[in-house]
Order: sequence, then structure tokens, then C-alpha cells
Amino acid sequence: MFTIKTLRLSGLLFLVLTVAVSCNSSDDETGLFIEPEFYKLGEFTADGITVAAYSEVPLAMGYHHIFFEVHEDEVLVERPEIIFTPIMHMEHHSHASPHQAPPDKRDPDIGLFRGWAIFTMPSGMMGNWEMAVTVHDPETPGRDIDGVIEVEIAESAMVRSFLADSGERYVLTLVQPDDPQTGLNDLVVALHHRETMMHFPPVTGATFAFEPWMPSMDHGSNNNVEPVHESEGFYHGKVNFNMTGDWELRFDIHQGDEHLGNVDFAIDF
Ligand SMILES: [Cu+2]
Repeated sequence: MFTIKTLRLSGLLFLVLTVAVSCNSSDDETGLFIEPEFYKLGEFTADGITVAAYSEVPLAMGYHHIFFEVHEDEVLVERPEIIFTPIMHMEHHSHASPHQAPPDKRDPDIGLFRGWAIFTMPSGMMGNWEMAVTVHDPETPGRDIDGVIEVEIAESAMVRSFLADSGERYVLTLVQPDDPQTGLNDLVVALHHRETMMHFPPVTGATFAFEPWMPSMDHGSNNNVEPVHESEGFYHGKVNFNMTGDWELRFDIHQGDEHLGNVDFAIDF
């Protein structure tokens, strides 16, 4: 079974890659400032405009901030409209996943445009992921820049796709904790409905019964807080790990009178 230890491993890999990224950026003649600890996913240039994408760690199944930079002739493009769609090409079909485009202002702390994506499957035998990106520069009406950045998605246990009793498919993502500690942890889950292969609107009216359970010792914990909706399909609560070890986060999900499903995440730390 894949556990959060996979994420720790990504952390180690990240350290190694940071060095590689730093070396690359010294070759970069643009002189643009990029947070050196970011992981470069890729870039493309079309019609003189260069679009680069970054993440905080190498991508795995689950929720990730995706950062974009846009420049033309070494000059940053102000207030571009950036639209992107994560797409997985599988043998017989393609599908997207939940995501949100960045606003047209740079994140003030980072100086990049920040959106997010949830990757629902790993790259590999099943298929390959890319981000289809369109950039519209409002200073040049009618000029849209299109490109594709291929991304590699590692396996993780942070996403569950499940069928409701109605036959509809949903995606539940464990956003937090991504680095569990003994004691009280922030708990964040995101719930999306697969309306079509390309459209995953957030589910904003769900209720969660939530219980952490340690199967090997057959006990739970107290002081947990069931996640409640905060915004855009993201639900916030608390999870209490009263010891380290193998935990299951057990969710029983309803929407009104409808039972959507029972979803468990395994965490081992
Ligand atoms: Cu897929």
C-alpha cells in the first residue's frame, strides 16, 4: 500500500532536484528572478512569449499549487490571463482533473501567478499527463498563446475517485495534513464531482462524518473536528493523531439525503 512515506521520499528527491534547477537557472540568460527552491515543470515559447510553470515539489497524485511566469523578450508580462487544464491521455480516452486558473495578479510573496491542480492518477502504463496552457495578453487583443507542458505524476494515496450510490463519480482529495505530526493537525479535504471527463465542479454542500482509526491497535482518538465547507469545495477540520503509526482517515460523505460514499485514506508516519 502506498502511504504518505511516498511524500517524504519526494522530499528527498526534491532536494536533489533543487540543485539541478539551480544549475539550470544560472544558464538562464533572461535574468528573471525565480524562487530557487521551486521545481520547474517546463516551459514553452510561442509567438515570442515564454510561459514557464513551477511547483513546490515534484508532482504526485493530489493537490498542488501550480505557479506560472510569463515574459516576452525578457520583460515580464503584466496581468496576463492564464488558463490551464491538466489533461491525462489514456489509451482510449483523455480526461481532465479538478484545477483552478491563477488570478491575473502575481502572488505578492512569490512574484508568480498561482493556480492549483489535483492530479487524480499516476503517470505510467495507464497514460501521460500534460498541462494545456493558453495565455492571453490583454495589451495585445486577439493574440492568444497556446502551448503544452508535459508533467510526470508520481503515485500517492492522497486522492480517491469513487462512485456514489447514484452511479455518479466523485473525487475526494486529502489536502492536509501533508506532513502529519503527533497531536492536533489541520485537516483539509476537497470534494469534486466528475460531471464529464473534462469538467469537475466543486461540491459545496456535502457533510462529512470523520473518524481517524489506528487499525493495528484498534483505537481512534478524541478531539477531532469533522470537516465543514469553507469555500469552492474545500472542507476544513482537525485530526488528532495521539501516537505515530498506521492511521486510517475514514470519511462518510453525504449530500443532503444522498449517501455519496465512504472513503478511507491511509497515513503512516
Ligand atoms: Cu487517467
